[in-house]
Amino acid sequence: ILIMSVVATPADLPPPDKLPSVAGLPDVLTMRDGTKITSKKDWEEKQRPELKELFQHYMYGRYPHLVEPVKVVVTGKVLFEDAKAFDGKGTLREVEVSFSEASWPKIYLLIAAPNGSAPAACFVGPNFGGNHLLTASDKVRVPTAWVPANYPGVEKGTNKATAAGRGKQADTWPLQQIVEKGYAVATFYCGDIQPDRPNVREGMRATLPVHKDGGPIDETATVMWWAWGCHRAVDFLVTDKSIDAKRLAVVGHSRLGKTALLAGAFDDRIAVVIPHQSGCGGAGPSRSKNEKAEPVKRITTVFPHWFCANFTAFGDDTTKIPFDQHALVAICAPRPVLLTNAEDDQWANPSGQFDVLTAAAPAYKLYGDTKPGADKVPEQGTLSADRLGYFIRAGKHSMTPDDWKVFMQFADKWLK
Ligand code: GTR
Repeated sequence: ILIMSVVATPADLPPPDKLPSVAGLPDVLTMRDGTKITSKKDWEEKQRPELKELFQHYMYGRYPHLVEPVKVVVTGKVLFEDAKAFDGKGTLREVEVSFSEASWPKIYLLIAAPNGSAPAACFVGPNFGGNHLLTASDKVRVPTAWVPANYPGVEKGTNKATAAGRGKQADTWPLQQIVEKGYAVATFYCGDIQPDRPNVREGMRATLPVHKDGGPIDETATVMWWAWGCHRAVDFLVTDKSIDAKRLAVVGHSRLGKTALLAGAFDDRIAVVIPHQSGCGGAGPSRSKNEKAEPVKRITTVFPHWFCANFTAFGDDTTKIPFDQHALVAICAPRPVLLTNAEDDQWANPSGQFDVLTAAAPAYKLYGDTKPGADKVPEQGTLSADRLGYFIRAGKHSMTPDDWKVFMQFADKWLK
């Protein structure tokens, strides 16, 4: 693959405080200079690239390694393969994905695929604490990178994962359930790409030049690194014979749901996008009307590394953000996007996410879908499987086997 520059940082992007205020979600078909987009062609050639540029500059930081084109060769090495996993119904493998750029960390992809001749549709996404948490199999690698202290089996005081965590979060990515439905699933520990902590030059961040006075205001931030990691996982998956390269769905929960949406928006090889309870910085609007939802000010204070420095500057006035999160959904058009939520998880802003879907619809209509999403929030527990899909269940912030049933119901419609 050649990772190369599509658009350089335009010199004319003003600092956050010099941008005009826009009260509601900005019209997704109006460009910065006021041009109205009315065709698919202009959307793809003008507004979509402009929005991608704005999201990089003001929110997630630059898509990695765009400035200096880098030719990257991705190599997959199978670490183990169990062809009789899941009661003989599937194959479980772990693949070490490495890059020709020797300084880059490796990704360890845990892949579960149904046994059979046809290449399967595949869910792909990052996980929070390591592949070993998702299965009791003792062949799965325990991460050696920094892991958050509060995950099962993490050694006290050292942030080191241990084998004691094996299988302890198997419910979050229920491999067997997915394989039994005929889908493949591939996941990796997000921290192998970029550990989830600020102020340390480790993971992929260590590959950027060091600046004495902090990095550039749009330096690649953690959510962007994770999304980039999803893309590198996709680089491998599209070469894997057990997987159908045309039927990939990206999934992630919460901060990794923010990641899933960004990954889907920035990579057209991903056919379906499922950000689960992604909230602020994901599918939740920055201009929020929901008082219980996480505000930009809070997220950029508590997690300063997730977004670039420019985004922090909008904390006191989100009306100056020259886009909102519906534009990130719109970039995915015409590909199906499913926003899934839980009633007790108001922090992730379920109602605001529905507004985001509605505001993204004009981009989908350019592709001929006259009714891309539901008119009103569907009943609790009922999937709206439209191209702009939505689901809300009872309960709290978590990713469960029942959520996966919904992801697969959506995939049955769009990937079968
Ligand atoms: C919370 C954060 C949310 C969400 C969540 C998670 O603390 O405020 O934006 O990302 O973490 O990732 O579980």
